[in-house]
Amino acid sequence: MSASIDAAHVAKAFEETFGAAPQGVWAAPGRVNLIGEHTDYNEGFVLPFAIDRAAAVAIRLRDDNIAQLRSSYGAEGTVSVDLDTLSHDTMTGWTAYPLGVVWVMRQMGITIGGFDLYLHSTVPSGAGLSSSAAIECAVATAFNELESAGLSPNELVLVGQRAENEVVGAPTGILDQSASLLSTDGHAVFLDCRTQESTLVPLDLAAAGLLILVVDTKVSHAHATGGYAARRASCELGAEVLGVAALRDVVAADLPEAAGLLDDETYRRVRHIVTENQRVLDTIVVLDDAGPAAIGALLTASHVSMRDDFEISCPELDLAVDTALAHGALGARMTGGGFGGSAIALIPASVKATVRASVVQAFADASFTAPDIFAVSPAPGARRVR
Ligand code: GAF
Repeated sequence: MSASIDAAHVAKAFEETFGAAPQGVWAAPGRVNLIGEHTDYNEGFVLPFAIDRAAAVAIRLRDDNIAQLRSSYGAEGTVSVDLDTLSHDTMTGWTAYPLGVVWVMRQMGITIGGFDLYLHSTVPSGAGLSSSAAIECAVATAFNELESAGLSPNELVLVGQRAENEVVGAPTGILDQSASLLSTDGHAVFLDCRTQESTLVPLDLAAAGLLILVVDTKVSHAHATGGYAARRASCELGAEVLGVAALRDVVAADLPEAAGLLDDETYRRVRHIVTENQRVLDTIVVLDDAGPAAIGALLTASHVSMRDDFEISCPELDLAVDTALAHGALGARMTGGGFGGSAIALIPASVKATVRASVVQAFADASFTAPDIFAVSPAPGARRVR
């Protein structure tokens, strides 16, 4: 499967499925987060960029109230839903992402009637690269245009987040949808998650002779269950005990006092968020002063904090990070929500083959599933592609 979206191919698949050409094709990318993990729902800072893997939806509006949906990977064929009966029971499986967005937009008073929709995605699912946000953002961008809804990119971010929170049931923040909607080619997005103010930060890895390698560990994760919600609850408890609106309001100088007020586990969760916010801010400064080759230590410190304080790494992610570092990576860290998914390694382009071979060998030696390893660079955000 090619990583880039072939809009003509998606339009053809739509036509073969529904018997007429779509009105358009819209694509939205997955992302890696360069740094700033679990800081988004603590109203802190993140620095993601879009990757050249995307979800694309071809859509044609219908005259009735029926939504017909098909994907290139769903085993269930074409799914048909009466929009007047849309409920949590009828938004299941992969259709929860597109229908969740439609449900939220209708709740906002935007008129969306029946439609045919064909989805194709090149973002691997469960890999921590925002496959779900990519679908949500492609669908939100499409209906924003088709229904002339006039929502701003930041409003579309919140549509996607509500679909994820209220329909899919994952208590996630705004990182993934912001990366998918706000990115432009060659830049990372520095986002203040309290104000939704964002700045595009140039990230020309090639000019610095660098690459970012993604190591998809193939350890699948889901944020609707388990550890993600528990981490969020710990952060909320920490903020409550410390008497702040969000952990964004705690800085390093407050940590000694916080240690005396919090139980050990909550303290370590809080310390991750506080130090991670500072690392994002430091990364911005270092990128500006010295360029991407100089941010490696910050990336690795972020991984150590997630491994030891936030405890969201896993043996496969740690092995990917340690092996990349031992073979020439300047920095490496897990990216995304954790408990599986992907790591990223910032490497000189000259050691790409060595790092790749070493990670593959280390996984084989540990009897782990073979990882998928590929290079990424900052790509454009959500847009109409046909
Ligand atoms: C997942 C979530 F969807 C994001 O909101 C963010 O919290 C991330 O995990 C961790 O930084 O991707």
